[in-house]
Amino acid sequence: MEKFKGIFPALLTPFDENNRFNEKALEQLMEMNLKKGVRGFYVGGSTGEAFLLSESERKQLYRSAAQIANGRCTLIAHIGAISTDQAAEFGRTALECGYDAISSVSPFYYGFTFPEIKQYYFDLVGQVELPMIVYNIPKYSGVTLSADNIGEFLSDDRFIGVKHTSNDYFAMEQFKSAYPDKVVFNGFDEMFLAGLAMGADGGIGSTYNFMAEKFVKMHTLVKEGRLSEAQPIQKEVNRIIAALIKVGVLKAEKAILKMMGIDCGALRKPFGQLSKEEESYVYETVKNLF
Ligand code: NGF
Repeated sequence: MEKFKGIFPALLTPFDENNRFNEKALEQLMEMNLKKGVRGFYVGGSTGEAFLLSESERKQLYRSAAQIANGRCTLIAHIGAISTDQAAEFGRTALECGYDAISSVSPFYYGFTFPEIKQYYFDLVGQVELPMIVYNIPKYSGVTLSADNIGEFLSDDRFIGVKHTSNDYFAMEQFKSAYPDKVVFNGFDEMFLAGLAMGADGGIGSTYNFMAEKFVKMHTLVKEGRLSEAQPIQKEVNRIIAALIKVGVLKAEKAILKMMGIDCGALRKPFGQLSKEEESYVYETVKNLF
């Protein structure tokens, strides 16, 4: 499980000026983060605009990230879709590309029952021979997986962990204590230290794209029992995240990377873009990172 413990940027998907997938920028983004000591990448998640990509674009993204990584780090493919068959198809691509694990949000929109959601995940692990990391993100999926629900997955060997983008840290402590050998990823970057305190083994986050070094440092300090030294870093990170939340997190992240020399283009519509004023506000907030 060691290869899953640490810092995993939830990769942004870069686009070029014609709104096409930009492999070169993806390479720049991954190389910059590898130099900062990340353990691996979460490819094609919420941050990667998974649900705004066509099927062929998503497959290309999995392939490109695997080629760029070239065995240097751990790769997790987010394969989530509303349809089981489509998610399984993405899972087969991840397997062909040599990914270390697959992950999925719960199927959403139709208000599926928990037995239906459970069947979705078990169908996927039945069809794709890769370990599964369940992705609990109630804010976006509208589905809240309780500690008991999560236990129904973690009791099966094919489920190796959970990515918990939820501020229910009581639940996190409960499923981590019940399954200490499974891997738990903290999802909210602004609560990273809280997650580590409640048992997370690391994190998957969007703001890691441009400030992974801060999370690598906090993770190391906490492992060494130096929590009080990590707290000022979390405060600094939260000052930045508070500004991002005001203007739109993903828009701001792409703008910051452009300021850092990695042009990831715009978000896919219907996302809009930052105004000039918002861009200046973001620049003033993060300029000491450059
Ligand atoms: O975007 C959200 C939803 N959460 C992300 C992250 O959990 C998403 C988080 O980093 C992710 O990992 C993925 O792309 O699949 C936030 O952007 C960050 O904490 C700022 O709020 O809330």
